[in-house]
Amino acid sequence: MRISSLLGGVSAAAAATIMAKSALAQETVDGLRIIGKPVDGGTGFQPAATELARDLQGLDGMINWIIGAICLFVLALLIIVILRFNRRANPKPASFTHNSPLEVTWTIVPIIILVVIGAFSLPVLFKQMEIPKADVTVKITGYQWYWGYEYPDEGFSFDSYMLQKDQLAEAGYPEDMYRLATDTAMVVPTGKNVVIQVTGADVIHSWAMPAFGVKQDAIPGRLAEMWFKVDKGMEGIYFGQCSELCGSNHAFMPITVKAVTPEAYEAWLEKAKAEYADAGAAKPVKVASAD
Ligand SMILES: [Cu+2]
Repeated sequence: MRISSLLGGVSAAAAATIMAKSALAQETVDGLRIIGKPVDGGTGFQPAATELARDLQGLDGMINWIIGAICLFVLALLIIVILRFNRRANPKPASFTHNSPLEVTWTIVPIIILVVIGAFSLPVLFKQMEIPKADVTVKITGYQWYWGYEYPDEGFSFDSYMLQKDQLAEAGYPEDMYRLATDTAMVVPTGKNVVIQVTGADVIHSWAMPAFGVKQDAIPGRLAEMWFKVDKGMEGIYFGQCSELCGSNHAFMPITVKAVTPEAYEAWLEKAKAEYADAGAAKPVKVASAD
C-alpha cells in the first residue's frame, strides 16, 4: 500500500519533470530556444553545447565512477576491520608493523589510478588551452557591475546590463530569467571557432558559460584567452553569471549569449554595426604629432 503510493508519487513527479522539460523546450525568445539555464532542484550539468563541455562532462562522469569505487572499497575494508578485528572477535592482536608487498601495492595502485585520470584529463585541458584560428573574436571586459563586449574585427562594442524584473516581459523573457537575462546579448555563430579575450576594468570578475564548458577570470591588466565552438543545431539562448566575487552587485551582472546560424549572425552583424558604431570603443586613437 505504502510502496504503491510512493511509486505513484514518484511517477507523478517524473511526469511533472517531463512536462516541465517539454515546457522548457518550447520556451523561446525571438525564435531562439532557451537552452543554457539553471533548473530548479537541478544537480547535474546544463546541456552541453560545445565539444569542450561534452569532454569535461564525460571526464566528470568517469572520475565520479572512480571515486565511487574507491569509496566503496574503503568502506568495505572499514566494515571488515570493525567486524573481524574488534576486541571481542580478536582478543589477541597481531604485533607486526610492516608488510612490504602490501605497502608497495598501496603505493603503486594509487599511482596507476592517478596516471589513468591524468591520461584522460590532460587532453581535455589542452584542448581548452590550445586556441584555434578564430572565425570570430570577441573581447569581453568585466566592469563593476556589467559586461562589455567588443567585436574588434567589426569595429563595434556594446555593454550588457541585467534586465530588471519589470523589463523582462518587454524584452520577451519569462519571469524566471530574472538575474540571468541582459538588455543586450553577446551573439555568436554556431559551427565557428569563437575566440574570447577576457580582461577586467576594475577588479577581478569571471566570465562563465556552463553550457559551453568555459570559465575565465577577468583580471585587470591581463588579457586571457579562451575559445569555444557551439555545435550546429544548438542555436539558442545561453545564460551564465559572473563567477568571481567582485563587489556588492556581483549577483547582478549576468551573461546572455545568443548562438545563431552563421546567416543570422551575418544579419545581426550588419544591424549591430549600424546600432553600436557610434558607441565604438574600437575607434582609432589620434596621437598628436610634432609637426
Ligand atoms: Cu562578480
